[in-house]
Amino acid sequence: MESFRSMPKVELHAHLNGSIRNSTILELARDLGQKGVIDFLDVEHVIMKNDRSLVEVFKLFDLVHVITTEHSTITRITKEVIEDFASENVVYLELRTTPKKNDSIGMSKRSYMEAVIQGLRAVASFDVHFVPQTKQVASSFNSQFMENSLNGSAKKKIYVRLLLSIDRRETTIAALETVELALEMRDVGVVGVDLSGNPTVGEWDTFVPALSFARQKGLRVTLHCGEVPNRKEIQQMLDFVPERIGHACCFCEEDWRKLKALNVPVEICLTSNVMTQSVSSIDVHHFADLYRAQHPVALCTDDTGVFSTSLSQEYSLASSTFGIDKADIFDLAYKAISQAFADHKVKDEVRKIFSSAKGQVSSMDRIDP
Ligand code: 6MZ
Repeated sequence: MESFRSMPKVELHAHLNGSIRNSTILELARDLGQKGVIDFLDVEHVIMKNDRSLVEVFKLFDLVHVITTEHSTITRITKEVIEDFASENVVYLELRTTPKKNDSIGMSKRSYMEAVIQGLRAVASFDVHFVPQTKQVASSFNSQFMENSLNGSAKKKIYVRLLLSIDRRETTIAALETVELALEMRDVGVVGVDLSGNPTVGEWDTFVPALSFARQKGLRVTLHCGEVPNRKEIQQMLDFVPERIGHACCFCEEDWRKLKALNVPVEICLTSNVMTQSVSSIDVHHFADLYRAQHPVALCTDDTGVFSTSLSQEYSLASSTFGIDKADIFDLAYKAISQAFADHKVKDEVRKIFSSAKGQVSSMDRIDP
């Protein structure tokens, strides 16, 4: 486990509100309990439960969203999530979150995202690089937030890029609003959009206008695809040819053929898929076939908090389950850099970090076949 912790890693599929520390969720819930907003005893067991079905996961997210309503809380959890990934040597993180609007507390999708950006700035123990250096000061977001990204170079560096998620409960108009916001925030590291949320809710057609608009404007698109069996939607999503997809659990032969022909990279979330029973057990996970076929894949966490995992743990799990030695896990992470949505300059920088760490993974780590 220690060698997976110390190797540089690339995280491409992590949801902000799914990656909150358990201790933080409990503290916030206890606080809201004392204020009479929620009944702490009612929610404690929901938070602490370890094995969750997909349905229970989305009930938990509804609860988490009640607990994390405040702007200051969004800032705090963003800071902590970045610190957690950086301390386990994730050197490139694409963090996704769903901008939320809540009129009763004066929250707009924009102010929600401002709170996220404040969280990136608040990290003091690592050098968080999130503003593309090539961009001129062009927006209020940029001029406000440029400073932190350019200093602190002596600290360990983590490159962070953001994806704005569209929740499958949203309308076409709401989805378009999120894309507009993503476009406005390109100067502060937003590189793309994601479609996520309860896979049994919503219709693909609702989101096509927003996703097509995003693409037309140069944002990259990743889709949660095939978390539940839905032949028609899987085909429609693949026909859209997103830059990446997440999960791909419930594919049939024809879907695999199409995916492989299109060479669309897959964000693999082993623990999440097994816990939510989207895959019946780890040893039959489709990662094995995709890996053997040399299809582009990236090992990811999905929700470190909800599934009590970390990226080091996912690397270790892939290694022990599928007999992949540490040097090959290192190569897998290295290859994931090319699937990142950041620009070439950032990818080159991340590759340099990998190159200087390569000696760490010695030939001793190779397992004879
Ligand atoms: C689909 C998921 C997910 O956006 O509030 N989310 N959507 N499948 C999954 N696999 C289990 N895990 C997380 O983070 C939480 C939101 O991310 C999406 C859901 O929409 C969830 O509400 P944010 O930061």
